Amino acid sequence: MKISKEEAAQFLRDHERFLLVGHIHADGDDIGSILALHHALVHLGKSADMVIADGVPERFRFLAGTEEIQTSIPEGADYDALVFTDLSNIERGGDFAFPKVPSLCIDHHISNTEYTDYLWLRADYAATAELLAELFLDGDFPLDKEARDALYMGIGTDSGFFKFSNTSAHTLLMASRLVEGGAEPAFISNHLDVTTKVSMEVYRRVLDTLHYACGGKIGLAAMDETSMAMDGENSDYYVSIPRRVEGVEIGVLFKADGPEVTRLSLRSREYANVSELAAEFGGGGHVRAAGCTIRLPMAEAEKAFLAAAEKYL
Ligand SMILES: [Mn+2]
Repeated sequence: MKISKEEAAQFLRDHERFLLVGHIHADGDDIGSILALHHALVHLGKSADMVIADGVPERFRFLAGTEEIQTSIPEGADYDALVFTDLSNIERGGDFAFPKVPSLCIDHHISNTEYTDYLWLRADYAATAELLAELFLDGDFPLDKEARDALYMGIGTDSGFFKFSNTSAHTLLMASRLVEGGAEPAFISNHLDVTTKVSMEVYRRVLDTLHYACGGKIGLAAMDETSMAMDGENSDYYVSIPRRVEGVEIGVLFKADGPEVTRLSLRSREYANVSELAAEFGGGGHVRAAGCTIRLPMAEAEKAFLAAAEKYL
């Protein structure tokens, strides 16, 4: 059932022992959202365990609280509420038997499958952290510097630090109010901007694969199994390579998930609906950023993708 911000706030106030669930291949928005929710609930005297099935990518571990995020649901714990942040479908939460307690999802994916008892969805917001910032700030929830930094990172990463088309006046307003209360943009950016030597090497490897289709309107690049082993957890970073080339409307990054399965990250610039394109392969996401999995080796996955993609141009 879809609910309002006020009802979502009431859900958080009405329960005491939370399990907070983020998604696999966690991004900055998911990490920022789950951390901020954890900080806010703990400040209200509640307990809030956090779980992300495949853990926290190294680049986000500078944030306070990430060390408390677990990769499995603690055994014997007694929860009275379940909250999913930034998850469009429950499969993204991992292969868990979730406790049978009232559940809330806070999300901004238009493809959300409404798998929880309650859903507060704003598909017009750039980030789940943008929803949470509004909920906390308007609802007078306690918001310390750590929570504000976490939310600022979530909004920043999902909006390309206020460059993507999902950046609205509201996105900027939420960022502004977070900074007004203590979030530190330079602290976040300085940590996220640092590139490892391994990442530079993978960048070179991905650049080597860059090629074009459909008269240059589709830019394609790939991370083979070696690249994925080197820096697969930061694959989001490399999808910007095909997308940023002049004339490219759809940028796609093919990621080897073993020899037989290929995962795709899709981005578009002005008009192509990559959420619908991803849905053709059972995936989803946003109009300008989406993903899917094709159960084929990479070369065949590319053919299948191109056959479907052309009509979106
Ligand atoms: Mn998000």
